[in-house]
Amino acid sequence: MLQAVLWDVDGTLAETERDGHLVAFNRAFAELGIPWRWSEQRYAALLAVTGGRERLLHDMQSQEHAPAGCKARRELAQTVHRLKNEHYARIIARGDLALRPGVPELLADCSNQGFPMAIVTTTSRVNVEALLQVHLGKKWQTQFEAIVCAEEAPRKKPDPQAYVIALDKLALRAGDTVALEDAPAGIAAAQAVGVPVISTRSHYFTHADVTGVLAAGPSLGRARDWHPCADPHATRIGLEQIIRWHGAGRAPQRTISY
Ligand code: XBP
Repeated sequence: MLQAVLWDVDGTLAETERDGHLVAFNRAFAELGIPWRWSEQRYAALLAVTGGRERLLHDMQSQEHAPAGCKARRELAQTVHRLKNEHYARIIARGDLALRPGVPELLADCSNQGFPMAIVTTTSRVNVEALLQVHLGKKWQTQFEAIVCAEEAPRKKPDPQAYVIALDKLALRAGDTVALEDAPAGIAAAQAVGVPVISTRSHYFTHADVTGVLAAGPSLGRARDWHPCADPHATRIGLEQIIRWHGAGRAPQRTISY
């Protein structure tokens, strides 16, 4: 029986990659006088690497003017990443990064019904804090039974570490939870430990492989175009629909221990 909803952050709660991190990375490059700019297309490819610092280090392998040594590259990645996070927080504080349609309503469904929720992300805690404080208020943390970020789970998705820690904190079996994820890395992380997934496709992952998910659709904000179909009378994907899909899904065949 479903006992908790586990939320991914980037791409699931908001279009943070396109409207937040990408913009902030480019502002950080400009501020530091670094001649690199990431296009949307380049960033789409870079999203195969999870983690802001990891993404930067990966990109440096093919960047002209990247420092030669490993240590210098790590230091530069650290500097850019810190500045990127500052720009990211400013974008959110200015109100330029809304939650995705249907997200506030589903969060409210769960809160109003006392239905446990958790944040399961491998993004940095400051970025989660910046986003949720603006949208849910200063006491946002009280809405979640568990919050797992990159600091607790340094092995980034698709490594399942963040899910392992969240299940442990919640003291729940994987099959009694559901993950809301948008990207293949997040879906793989959840599925690796037997957590069923509902995929809300985001900008960069509209056509991504979502094999094995309970349901996939374009947005929690509308009930059309979901597979399997949502309640035809519904206008959005609410907690009842999530419970229905979870109940109809086959119990996970395996639970892997990490
Ligand atoms: C999302 C990520 C992150 C963000 C950037 O992880 O891959 O790397 O793009 O965040 P998740 P940081 O799907 O677990 O939310 O700069 O804080 O790494």
